[in-house]
Amino acid sequence: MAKVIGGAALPNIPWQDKPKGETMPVWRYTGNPIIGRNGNKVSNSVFNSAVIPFKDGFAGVFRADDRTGHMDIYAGASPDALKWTIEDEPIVFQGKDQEILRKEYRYDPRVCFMDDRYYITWCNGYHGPTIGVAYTYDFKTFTQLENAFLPFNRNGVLFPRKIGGVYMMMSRPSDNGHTPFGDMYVSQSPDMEFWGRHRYMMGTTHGWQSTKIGAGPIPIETDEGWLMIYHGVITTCNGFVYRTGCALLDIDEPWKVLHRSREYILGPIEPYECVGDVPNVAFPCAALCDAATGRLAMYYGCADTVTGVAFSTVDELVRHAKEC
Ligand code: BMA
Repeated sequence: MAKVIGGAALPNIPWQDKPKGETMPVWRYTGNPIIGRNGNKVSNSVFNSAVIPFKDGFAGVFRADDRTGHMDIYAGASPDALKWTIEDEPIVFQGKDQEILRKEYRYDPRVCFMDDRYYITWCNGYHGPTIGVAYTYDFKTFTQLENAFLPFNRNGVLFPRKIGGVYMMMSRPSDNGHTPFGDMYVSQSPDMEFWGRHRYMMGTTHGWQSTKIGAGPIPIETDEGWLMIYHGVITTCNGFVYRTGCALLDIDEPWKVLHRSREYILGPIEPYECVGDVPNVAFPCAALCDAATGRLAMYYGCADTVTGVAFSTVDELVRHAKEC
């Protein structure tokens, strides 16, 4: 049995047992989607969002595209991680530099608890997409830091502790459009402001992960390596299809890939994943983990329209990364 290292027990994690006869390593919550198009008063769609345990319940940062077509991120709260209340106003950041606070667009947030605070990374418009970084203690007041990288970049995902004395973040350099390529890198920072020592981590391969790949949830530390869930994209005659896989990374040098799934673990199959504003997208941005049992609840955007939850266990995904 693969073991979670360093994580906390989360007895109130949403959970349903694996259905009898299920052959996939990941199974969907039967109440999906948990958040519909109308997640708040202004939304056209709520998807690609991040949740995390907070106090007695859960907090989240949600991507909502509003009905003007603007992409932004909104704070939310939930007692059970299934029924969410999402603010009607986007997050307002405070910070030192007006140049950085100036807003173009924001999407695809990730939330990572580290040290004493909750860090948020997202795809931040700054003359093209790059990685925005901020922190909060309470999901009410948010402080924005410098963008981590130059444009163009997406899918900036932090590791949940310093490694070798520095912060580490995965990212996927891209272009200003619907990027038809993309490999993953790991960058290092002593202070969450200056990022360097960029290392190539992994690239596209075959089939479902042949066009581009990008990190999803915050990686989970296990005794077999960092368990990293990522999305992979194939270009078909009808456009991109987004599926999900998993990999195991070296604990001390996480750009070294120990194992990587050849078969996807989750893909657009259900109607709400196949039909929506962007058909055929299953895009995970967060995973709750109960360190005591290894249970996982993954949060993923469905067809760029609604939000779903899917379950697995750390042991099952470690095995999949190694064997499938
Ligand atoms: C990517 C991002 C994601 C989105 C996906 C599919 O480039 O914009 O937010 O889910 O495309 O449209």
